[in-house]
Amino acid sequence: MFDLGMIESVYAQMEEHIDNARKILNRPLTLSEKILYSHLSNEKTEVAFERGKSYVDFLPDRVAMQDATAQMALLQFMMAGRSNVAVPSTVHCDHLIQAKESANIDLAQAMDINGEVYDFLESVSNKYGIGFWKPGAGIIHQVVLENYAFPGGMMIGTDSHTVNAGGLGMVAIGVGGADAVDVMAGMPWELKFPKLIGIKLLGKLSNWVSAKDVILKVAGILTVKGGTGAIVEYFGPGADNMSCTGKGTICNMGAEIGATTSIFGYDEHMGKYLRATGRSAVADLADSHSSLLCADPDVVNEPKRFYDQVLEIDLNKLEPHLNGPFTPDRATPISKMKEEAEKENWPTNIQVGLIGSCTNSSYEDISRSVSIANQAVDKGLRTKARFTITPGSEQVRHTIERDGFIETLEQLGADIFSNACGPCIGQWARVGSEKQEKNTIVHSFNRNFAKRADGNPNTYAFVGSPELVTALAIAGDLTFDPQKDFLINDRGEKIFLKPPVGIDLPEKGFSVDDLGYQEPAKDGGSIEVVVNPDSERLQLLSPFEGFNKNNFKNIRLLIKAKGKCTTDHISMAGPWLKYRGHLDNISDNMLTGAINFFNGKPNSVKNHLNNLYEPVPVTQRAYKSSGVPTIVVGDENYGEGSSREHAAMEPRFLGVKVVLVRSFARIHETNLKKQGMLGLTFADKSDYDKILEDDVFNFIDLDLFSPNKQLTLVAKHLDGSEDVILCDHTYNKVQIKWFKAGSALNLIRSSNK
Ligand code: MIC
Ligand code: SF4
Repeated sequence: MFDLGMIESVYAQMEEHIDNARKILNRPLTLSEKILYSHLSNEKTEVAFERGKSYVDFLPDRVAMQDATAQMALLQFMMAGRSNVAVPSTVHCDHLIQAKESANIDLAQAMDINGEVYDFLESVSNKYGIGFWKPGAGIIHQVVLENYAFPGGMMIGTDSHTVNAGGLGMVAIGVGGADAVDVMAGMPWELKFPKLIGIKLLGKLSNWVSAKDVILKVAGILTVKGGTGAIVEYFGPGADNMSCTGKGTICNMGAEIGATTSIFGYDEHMGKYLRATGRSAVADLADSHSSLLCADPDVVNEPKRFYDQVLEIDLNKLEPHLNGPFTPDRATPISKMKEEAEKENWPTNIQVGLIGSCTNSSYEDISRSVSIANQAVDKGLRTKARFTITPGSEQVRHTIERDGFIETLEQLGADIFSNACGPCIGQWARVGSEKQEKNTIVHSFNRNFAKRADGNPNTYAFVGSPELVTALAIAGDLTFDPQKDFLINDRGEKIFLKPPVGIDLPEKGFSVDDLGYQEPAKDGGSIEVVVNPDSERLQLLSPFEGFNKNNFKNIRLLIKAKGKCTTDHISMAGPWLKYRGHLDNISDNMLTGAINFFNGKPNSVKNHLNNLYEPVPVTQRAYKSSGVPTIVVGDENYGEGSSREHAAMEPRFLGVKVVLVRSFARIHETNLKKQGMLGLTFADKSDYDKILEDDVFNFIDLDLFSPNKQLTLVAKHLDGSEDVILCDHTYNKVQIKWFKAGSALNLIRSSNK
C-alpha cells in the first residue's frame, strides 16, 4: 500500500481546515469546497474565495505523469535545481505502446522502439525519488485509481483525464507539465477558484444503461465547453447506487466538457473498492471521517442555493447513448440512431468496435461486456466488425484472465492488446487507414476528434459503453438497438441479446503476479541522467527569452484557425508522440490540423515572406529565422482536449508571440501563460471577423500590461484602413511576471539560484 502516512496526515488536519472554512463562508459546504479549503497553501486564510474569480494557491498531495507528457515535465523539472521531488510523484509508461499484433509482441516492440525514452524516464524517476510504472503496468488513471486515489485528497496529473480519480472522491486535476514542476519543486500550485456545478442523480442504472451514458448525456447537455472553470459535483440516490469505477468513468469524461474536475462524495462503494484493492486501512480512515468526505446535508437538500448551476438526471429514464462523430458532445440515444445516421449520411456499417482505455476498463466494465459476449458465443454469433480490447491495468488484465473473461472475449474473436492507451491516442497500426476511406468505428474511449484513433480524417468514431460497443461489434451495424432489435445467428435463428449483467468487484479478489512498479532509489544523488545530444527523441531545454517590447512590433498573421481547434489540431498525437521529449522535432507538427479560415485547408497558410501557401511549421520557421513576430488567431474553446503543453511550447519555441481567440480551454490557457506566451481573448467576439490575412498588428499598450486591464491591438489592413481590437486577458500579477521572465520556469530557476 502506498502513502498511508501521507493520507493519515491529510485526514488528521482536515476537520480543523473545514471548520475554519465553514466559519469564513458562514454556510454549509459542498464537497469540493471542503477539499479545496483543506489544501490551501496559506492554511490560515481568512478570506472567502470568489468562485470563478480568485486565484488561489494550493498544496496538492501528489503528482502523476504519463510518459508522453512526463518527458517534457521532467526536462523542465531538471532545470529547477532540486535534488528530489517535494511530494509523492509517479511516472506511468502507457501512451507510447502501439497496438498492432497482440499484447506481448506489441510490448516487446515498444520496449525496443522507445528504449531510449523509457531509460530516460526511469533514470530521472530514480534520481529524483519518483515512482516508476513500467510499460505494460497499465494506463495512468486506472493505476492511480487502484493504488493512489483516496477520498478527500487532492492531486494533479499531466493528463487531462487525471480527473478520473474523482470516482474515488478526490479532487484530481489535469495540468500541463510546468504546473507539475511547481508542485514537485515544493511550490504552491495556483488555480482560479472553480465554479461549482451540482448534478443530482435520481433513480438507478438498469438494463443497457450504464455510468457511461450518464456522462454522454451530460456532455450532450453541457457541450464541450459547458464545464469550463467548474468542478462538477455528483450526488443523490443515483450516485449512491453506483459502483466506484462507474463513478470513475463519469468523472473521467468530465474532461470532455472542459470541467476542471468532477467528484462524488465518499460512500460504501468507494469503501468496498478501497478494500478490494488492498487498501483497507485507507477505507477505515475514510469511514471514520466520512462526514468530511461528502457535501453537507443542507447542500444536498437544497442544491440550488449552493451550486452555480444544478442539473438533474433521472437514471430510470436515461437511454443508452452513442456520442459522435468527431466530437464527444454530440449525443444520440441509441433508439434515435437510425434516424440520425440516415439524416446525416453517416456510414452505418461498423468496421471496428474497441473497448477498454482509461475510461472504461474496470472489472465491472469487462464483466458487462463479457455477459454480452457469453450470450453471443452460446448462441452461435460472432462479431461482424473487428473487436479489440485494451485493458486498463495489469491487475485488471490478470484478474479477468483468471476469471475466464479473456477466453470468452477471444472466442468471440477479440484481439487483446497491451495494457496501454493504444488506439485511444492514435497508437494503432490499423491496416488500410492510409487509404482514408469513409468508415465507422465505435469505442468505449472518451475522445473522438478527427484522426484521433487511426489518423484517418474520414473515420467516424462514436463513443459508447463497453457493453453497447460489444453488441454493436456483433451486429456490425450502427443502427442496431439491442433493446429491441434482433440478430441472426449461423443457424438462421433470431437472437435477442439480454441486457448486460455486471460484477462490481471480483468475488475472488484481484490478483496479479507483477504490478510493474519500481520504487526509486533512496538517495539518487549519484544517478546520472544522460541525454544524447544527437538524439531524435530527447532534447535538453534552453530557457525561453524574456519579454522585450521591440519584439512585439509589426506582427504577422500566421494562421486564423477556423472552428474547432483542439490540442489534437495544434499538436497531433499518434505518429508524433515519439517526439514528445524533443521540442525542436515535435514543432514540425505545429497547428498542422488547424483549418485556415482563408482557404479552408489544413496546413496551408500564406507565407508573407514569399507570398506562397506553405505548411504552417515551414512558414513559422521562416518567420523565426527572419525575426518576424507572429500571431495565431482562433475561435471558441481553443486548445480543448489534452493537457499536452507541447501545444503551447511549440508556438513559443518557433517564435509566435500572441494567441488571440474567442475563448480558451482552461488547461491550454494556463499552459500558454506558463510558457511565457501572450494568450488573449477578443473583448468583442465579433472582432474575430475583422482579422484579415494580410494584416499587420501592433500593440499600443503592452508596456502597461497589468491585471484586469484590456490590451489594445491595432490591425492594419492591406488597403491602409485600421481596426482597433480590444483584448481581454486573465493574467494576474504573478502570471505577468512569468510573461516578462519568459516563462514560469525562468522564475523558479532564478529563485532557486
Ligand atoms: C489524451 O487523451 O488526449 C492524452 C493523450 O491522454 C492527453 C495527454 C497527452 O497529450 O499526452 C491528455 O488527455 O491530456
Ligand atoms: Fe490514454 Fe486515452 Fe486515457 Fe488519454 S484518454 S490517458 S490516451 S487511454
